[in-house]
Amino acid sequence: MINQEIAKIFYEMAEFLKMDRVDFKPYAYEKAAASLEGLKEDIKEIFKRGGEKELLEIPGIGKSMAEHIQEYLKTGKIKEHEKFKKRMPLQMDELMRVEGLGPRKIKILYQKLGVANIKDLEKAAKTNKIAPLFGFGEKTEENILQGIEFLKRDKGRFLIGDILPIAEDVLEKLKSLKEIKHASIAGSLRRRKETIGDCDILAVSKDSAKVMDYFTSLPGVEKIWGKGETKSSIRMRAGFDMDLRVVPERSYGSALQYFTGSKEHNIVTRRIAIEKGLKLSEYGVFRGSKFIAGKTEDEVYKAIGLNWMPPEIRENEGEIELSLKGKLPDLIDLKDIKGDLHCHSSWDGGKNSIEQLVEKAQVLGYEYIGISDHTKFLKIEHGLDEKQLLEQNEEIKKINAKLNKEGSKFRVLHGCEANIMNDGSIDIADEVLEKLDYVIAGVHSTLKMEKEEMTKRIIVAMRNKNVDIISHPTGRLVGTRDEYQIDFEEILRTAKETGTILEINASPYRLDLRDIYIRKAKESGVKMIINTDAHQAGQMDMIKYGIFMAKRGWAAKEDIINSLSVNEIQKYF
Ligand code: DGT
Ligand code: CA
Ligand code: CA
Repeated sequence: MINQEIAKIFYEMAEFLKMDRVDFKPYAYEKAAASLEGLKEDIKEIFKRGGEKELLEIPGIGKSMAEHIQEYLKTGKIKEHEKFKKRMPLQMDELMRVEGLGPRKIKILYQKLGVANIKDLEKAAKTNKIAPLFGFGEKTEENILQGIEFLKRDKGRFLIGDILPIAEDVLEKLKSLKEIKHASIAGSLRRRKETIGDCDILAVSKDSAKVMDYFTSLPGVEKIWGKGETKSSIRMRAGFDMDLRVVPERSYGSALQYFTGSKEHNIVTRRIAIEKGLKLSEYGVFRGSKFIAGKTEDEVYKAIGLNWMPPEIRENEGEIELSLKGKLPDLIDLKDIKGDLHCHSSWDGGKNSIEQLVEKAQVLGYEYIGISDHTKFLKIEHGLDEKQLLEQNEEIKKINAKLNKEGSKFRVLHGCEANIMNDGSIDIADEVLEKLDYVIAGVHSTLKMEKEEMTKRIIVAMRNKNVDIISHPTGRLVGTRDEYQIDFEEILRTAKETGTILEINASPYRLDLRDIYIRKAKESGVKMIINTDAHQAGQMDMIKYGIFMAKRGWAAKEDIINSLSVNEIQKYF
């Protein structure tokens, strides 16, 4: 989608401006980019309908941003951005993905060593050219190499949060064609994996030629790898590939089953078919040459003696055995979520006021929201101190009183996201923590610690009787930063013992806890909560990515604490 393309340029502009130590302006670009990403409608359509006037009504879009957008719509470029790129022809998004590198360091590396991409960076680090630079040092050089290693392992994969909106947009466009009878996303994207290699789409159509013409000429197509009757492949400008397969109607279910995967799941389903004297393929279920099922996934699974399974759990991790026994778990669903307890307000520099966040929570159909701003140790995040937390508490009381007076049952809970210091203590005094409805604690500093020390640090925090939730418990960033060294089994034991809730952070950049840890937590009887960690109201929509991860970890409603009503959850705290 064009919105994403412009957002990407705006983010890059922000980095270029930060390189030049320009104040404020970078944040205007970031704000505009975030706003574009959150838009449901194509910016081109908005402009077509209402011109510049309507662009200006989009939050975060001022006069100069609106001009940039128009320029891009007209020319496919933004001159100011081109100028920056000419002055510093480097692979910004690539370099920015290396953990620990920011725009200022990237600028120095380019100016002093001519580093323009990851390959240059690796060479410079391996030949020890980086350590002697002012402000770098050996530790930084080592971290850069580690960051590069990490990226290599995940090479060519994309975050689900970057791919899904584009894929869903394409799917909707396909579905609107009268030539298309059915269409669905398949592959890892349908299984809601955190990273996606390529996007697979299936469709049923009587006029495949027309569908393929349409698909290969979609806006956003950069390259056509191949175009045929039954399959076409394209590269999107966003950098990833998309395959479209047109399949016969009677095989739609079996093709969907096959192309959803995973490969490991398919190997077992095919074997089960063989054991029953059947053959399962993307074309259907056959006895000899006789076609016996294939139109829907449900009938395909039934034909081989299995029950339909949610795509999220099709990883051959025990789901097939349970399906055979008819004992598949009931998974958590978006509709079960009654509130989001990790939201940052303008008090700590978030984009929206508490009232705006409340409004968004109401739009999402929640019964409650929890405000959990950063606390004082995190100076760059404008963390609140004790006095400010108490002031905020008064403000939230007033908002609740107002809601009550208006006859609304909606409630605002007051929490905070406090910092777990190196020794496990919390950066806010206990007598203030006690006054809040709940306390989230998270590790935000000194991420590189010995395993034993880090485990102890988190355990000490969990034993603090005021701490209810541990945010992003493993500290990983999808595709860019490893989790910190912890003994997860021991964390689980302490969580169970103290009743501490572990967060499933729904941000597509974090998705922390991840699926395998969610499964372990569930099996240990540890409660979890799905939160968005939103720093602006629009990000509260990201809750769905947390749900996907929770499903992949087999979590049921009873495992997820924010499926409780406001009274129940307060009782739990
Ligand atoms: P990705 O794209 O790397 O994120 O992962 P997938 O799962 O989307 O994999 P992809 O795109 O290579 O293939 C889509 C599905 O097609 C895959 O999930 C299962 C099925 N498939 C592909 N290759 C094989 C295979 O060699 N054997 C079996 N049984 N299934 C396969
Ligand atoms: Ca795929
Ligand atoms: Ca594929």
